[in-house]
Amino acid sequence: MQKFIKSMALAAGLLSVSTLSNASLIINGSFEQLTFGDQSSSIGAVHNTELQSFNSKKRGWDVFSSLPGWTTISGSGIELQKNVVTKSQQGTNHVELDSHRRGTSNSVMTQTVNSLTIGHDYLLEFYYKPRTNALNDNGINVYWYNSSLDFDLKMNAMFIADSTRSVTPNWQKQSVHFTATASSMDLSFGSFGRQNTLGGLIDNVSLVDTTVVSEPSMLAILFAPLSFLFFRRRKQQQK
Ligand SMILES: [Ca+2]
Ligand SMILES: [Ca+2]
Repeated sequence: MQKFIKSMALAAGLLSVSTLSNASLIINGSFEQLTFGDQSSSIGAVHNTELQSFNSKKRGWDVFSSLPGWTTISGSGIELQKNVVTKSQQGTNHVELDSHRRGTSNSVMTQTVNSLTIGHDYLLEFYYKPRTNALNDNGINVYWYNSSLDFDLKMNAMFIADSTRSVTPNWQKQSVHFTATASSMDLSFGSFGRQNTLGGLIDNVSLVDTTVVSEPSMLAILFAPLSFLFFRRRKQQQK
């Protein structure tokens, strides 16, 4: 019996491991992280703002070629904002991708997601808020592609968020399911529409594997041999 209880405890431990796999796979999805893993810094291209100084600012914005987890692959850069045009959906920072400066202000940021399971279904969620009230001004394309491919603006977006301030006055959750076709995929967000340095805002990006083995079937797999042993033992004791 003691052995059986031990096995139950082990199974419970394995179950909690399977639950943990629901954690988001995105680094810095809420844009609150201001320090790179190697302690290097990033300086804004418009105001020369040191990224870490956002911690002590009440409000501010600047355009960065990279943020922890995210890199610009097209356009002016990633515009980090804190209390400029709106409060963030989560924490105090969010980004805009129709960034300063004028010209190629519509920008694309990307993050490579590693250790994916080919064939698994992943749920991407993020919050979107259009900044202006003009049509064709606040669009955000979402791209999801094998990391071995080079990004190309002609790629088909897998998901599009596009609205105006009057239609969508508040942060709105966007949800889309993707399948991993490689163990390493790139997730990119790109601004589209009128290039006027005002566009769609993004916050609270998360990606979770939704193909985890469901707990009841996991239980069945783990417990079937154990319960067989338990009942066989009881039968033997009854003899
Ligand atoms: Ca945030
Ligand atoms: Ca725009």
